[in-house]
Amino acid sequence: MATREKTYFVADTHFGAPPDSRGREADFVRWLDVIKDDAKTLFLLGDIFDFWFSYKHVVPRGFVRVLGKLAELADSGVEIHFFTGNHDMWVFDYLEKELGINTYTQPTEFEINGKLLLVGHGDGLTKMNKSYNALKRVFASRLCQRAFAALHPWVGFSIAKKWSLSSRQKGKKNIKKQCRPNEVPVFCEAKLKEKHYDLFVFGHRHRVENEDVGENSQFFVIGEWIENRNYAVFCNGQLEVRDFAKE
Ligand SMILES: [Mn+2]
Repeated sequence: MATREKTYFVADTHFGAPPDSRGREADFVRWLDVIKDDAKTLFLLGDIFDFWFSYKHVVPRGFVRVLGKLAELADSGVEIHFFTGNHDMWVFDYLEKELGINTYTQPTEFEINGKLLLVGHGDGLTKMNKSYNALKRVFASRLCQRAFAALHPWVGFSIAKKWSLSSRQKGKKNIKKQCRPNEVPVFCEAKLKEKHYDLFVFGHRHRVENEDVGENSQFFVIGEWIENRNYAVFCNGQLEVRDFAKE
């Protein structure tokens, strides 16, 4: 068995969303099988599920193989960190309680191999998009969550699926979104004024980006798992974004 020294990152698998979620889940499980022997740490950087709500007594159907394989990795000693994305912010403590996966809702720092990393999903990082941030605050509120929990899941999940579909269609049509100013470098530069970070790692933008910010600092946006099979690996102080479909 190889030594466990590598740190892996993956984001935006959007399990449950068309097209062919089952195929993406199968690829993801195969990927976890490949990395499980040399992975020390696995970061799931949000929007892993296209929608999730953790009810008190019932669990949403789907993703069984993914959850099973994550359980296998967690049980075998891989340290797993899950960041909620805008699609799966209602995971709450489900993964923590069931699988022992640490769950975060905000960008969080980690020291890995002597480097300081700031890691997160990557949405709502700055005050640049006020309407998005306002909507996010509503969804993060206890009141909104309690109201959703009180709906029958059949109703709740019907609403959520329609919402997710319409936001995806808007995203496809809205080319402007692609030209919208990128919050990531703005956020990184502000953070670097407080403290030095060697690397910033985010998902959310569904593309691969890598730029220098400040002195001796870089940010990475690690792509997605719908059209590509992007992931990132951190080893010997270097982060590299790869595509599992091309391996
Ligand atoms: Mn997202």
